[in-house]
Amino acid sequence: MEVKTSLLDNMIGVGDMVLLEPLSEDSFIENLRNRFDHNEIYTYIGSVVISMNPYRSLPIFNPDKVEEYRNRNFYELSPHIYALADEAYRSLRDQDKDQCILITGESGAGKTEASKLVMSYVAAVCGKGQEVNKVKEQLLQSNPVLEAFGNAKTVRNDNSSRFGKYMDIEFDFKGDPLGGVISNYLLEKSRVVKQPRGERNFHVFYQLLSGASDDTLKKLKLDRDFSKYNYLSLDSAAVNGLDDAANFRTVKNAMQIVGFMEDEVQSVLELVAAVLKLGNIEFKPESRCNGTDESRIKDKNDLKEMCELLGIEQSVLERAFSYRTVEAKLEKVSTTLNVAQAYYARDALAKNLYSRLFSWLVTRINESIKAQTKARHKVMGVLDIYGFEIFEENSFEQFIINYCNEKLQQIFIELTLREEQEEYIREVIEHNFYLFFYACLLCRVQHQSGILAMLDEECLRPGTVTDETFLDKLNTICAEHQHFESRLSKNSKYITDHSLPHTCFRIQHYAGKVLYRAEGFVDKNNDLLYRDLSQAMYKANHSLIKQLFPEGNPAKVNLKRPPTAGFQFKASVGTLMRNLQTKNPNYIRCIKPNDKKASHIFTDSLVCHQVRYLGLMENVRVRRAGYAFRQAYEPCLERYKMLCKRTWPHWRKGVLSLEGRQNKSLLWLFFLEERRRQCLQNLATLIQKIYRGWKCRTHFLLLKKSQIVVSA
Ligand code: AOV
Ligand code: MG
Repeated sequence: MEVKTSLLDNMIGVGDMVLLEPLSEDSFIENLRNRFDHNEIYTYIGSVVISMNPYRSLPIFNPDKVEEYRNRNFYELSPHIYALADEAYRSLRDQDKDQCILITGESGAGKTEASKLVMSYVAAVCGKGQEVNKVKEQLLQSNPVLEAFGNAKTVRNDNSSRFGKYMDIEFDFKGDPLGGVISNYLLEKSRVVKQPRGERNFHVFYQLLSGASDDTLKKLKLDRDFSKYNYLSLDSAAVNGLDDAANFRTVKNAMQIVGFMEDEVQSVLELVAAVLKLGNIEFKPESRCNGTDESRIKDKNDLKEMCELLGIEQSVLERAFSYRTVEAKLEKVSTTLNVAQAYYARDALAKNLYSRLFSWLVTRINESIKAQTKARHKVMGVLDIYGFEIFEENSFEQFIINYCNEKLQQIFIELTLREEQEEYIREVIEHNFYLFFYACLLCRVQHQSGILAMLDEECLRPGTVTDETFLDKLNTICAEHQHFESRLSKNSKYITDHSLPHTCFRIQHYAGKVLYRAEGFVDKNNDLLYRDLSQAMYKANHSLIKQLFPEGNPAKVNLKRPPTAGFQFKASVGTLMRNLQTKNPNYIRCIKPNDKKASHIFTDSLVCHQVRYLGLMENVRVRRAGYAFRQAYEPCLERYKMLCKRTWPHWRKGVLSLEGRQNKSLLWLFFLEERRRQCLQNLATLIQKIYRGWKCRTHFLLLKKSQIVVSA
């Protein structure tokens, strides 16, 4: 029988790196470049998809392409993200395996776009009907809403995700979507009050000011002019190619589709407006007779308007910006705030307001998109997090983002490389593997979570805790380790470098060295909001804001410290990793071709760096050394038993034996699948003949039993 694979024929370069000859880093990069130059942005390493960011729209994502890839074998057509999506979807539907799509790569490499392509593909090929279409629409429209509130322009990416997102899409046994659940990971809330040079605040602020009607802005007491707001940076308000006004309409429409009520949308916009107003509240010092300075609000107009928007009594909030109450057991002590403390309180409130609003949005979306049935369902998880980042100045946020990326890289190594090796050992198959670097990677991740633990210890320690004391602690512990390790081996993981700036520490990440400035670590990890402020928010006559600050309820005073930001993040990433490990992983490794956000430019050194740290060469070598396709015995027997007289139609315990030799070539896989397809087709024709007139019921039973969609 003739089986086709386009990986070898009619192809620019080589479609699967496993088939690349000779294999070297140079030939690998050259192959990527050659394909990129010919608009072939996807290349495989076995079942892993490498995706190059084209930085322009290519005519390869449309309904015709979807049809082309639908129900086709992975290697049959030229590499495409649709092939991976199709494979994952069919494996979920037909083999009952929960899937996860893991998309990795540095900031701007194309992860978010890839996740949307996967989702839209799956939406296009799964089920039809009014109910199902509504579910699909809601799942897809959750994207623009979350992007408006959680993405921003950075120097690396004009639409950079500033939060991590994991979405489980749930399907019934037929493969029709039932709903979904979104989890979000630590929004970079510091951006609300301050943005690095050349970057913007979250999109929604600009969208609202540019796109809302005059009437809406009037109701929200806002001015269209960005420059009127302290929290919006001036030098980078307009972004090429971003139409804020049009996007505002898209987002409002999306909120409606997802199921937000009109008054909910209004409440959300009021909160966004309140954050802008809050940023304009300024303070001045007023001397007191005891020689100290107390803070006073300069001009109360913004405070007044903010309070009107949120239904807060002005005097309550004004007091919360002037005094701080510390409660300990039975005592309450009030101290006045100086100007710096007042600004700190203001910014802390803005960050909390915004990030809690964001979490509320996720919860609200989840309410709308959750599956309406409790029946057992299959799950496809799509993970799109913020990519690895190195900026000129790196702080707590980059540390958190990069920590998360290390974890994902670790999962990749574990699941693709180590698993592979162990599989061969288990199956007692000869192999000739290359040394993996997972061992050192594990150390590095432990080491980093060690830094978070150290930071937590420091934050919880009684006495004066500052970024300097945290850095001292880090130094001391690293020096101890260094001393200890130097006795064991020459290569210590800890290096003393006196040339580092005074307040910095450096980590050698898998993707590069990053210098972190310790300034702000303690504060951001503590993430404290003065209780007077949460109580003021709780008193608001505004149902949304009240919900967001439950700890402000005086009846529920809790003297226990809330968990730190780092602790919560570490715990949620841990849960995520355990969840991912229970699913069948599908990898998309995104690569950024240049640093200029430009199309048609392929910078060898930049690509090479990514190829190295993503471990792609090791990935190819392992794939080449091994068998490209594998299947556990039972499911294989189940799937192909119909092809062999000994196992079909009368079941006899036995071995599935087919003519032909065991062959590790991909063609063998196509051969089996093709035979099976023909077999099913013959079966369907036969059933049609026999049961003509029985119609739906028969068809349904057949579907359920074989889990194969046969159009009868
Ligand atoms: P990221 O998710 O990996 O970065 P994005 O998916 O946001 O990166 O991609 C960055 C930009 O590259 C997009 O806004 C598009 O302009 C362009 N782009 C990416 N993929 C494609 C594609 N397939 N076709 C056309 N243009 C594309 V970050 O969220 O910063 O880590 O945090
Ligand atoms: Mg992104």
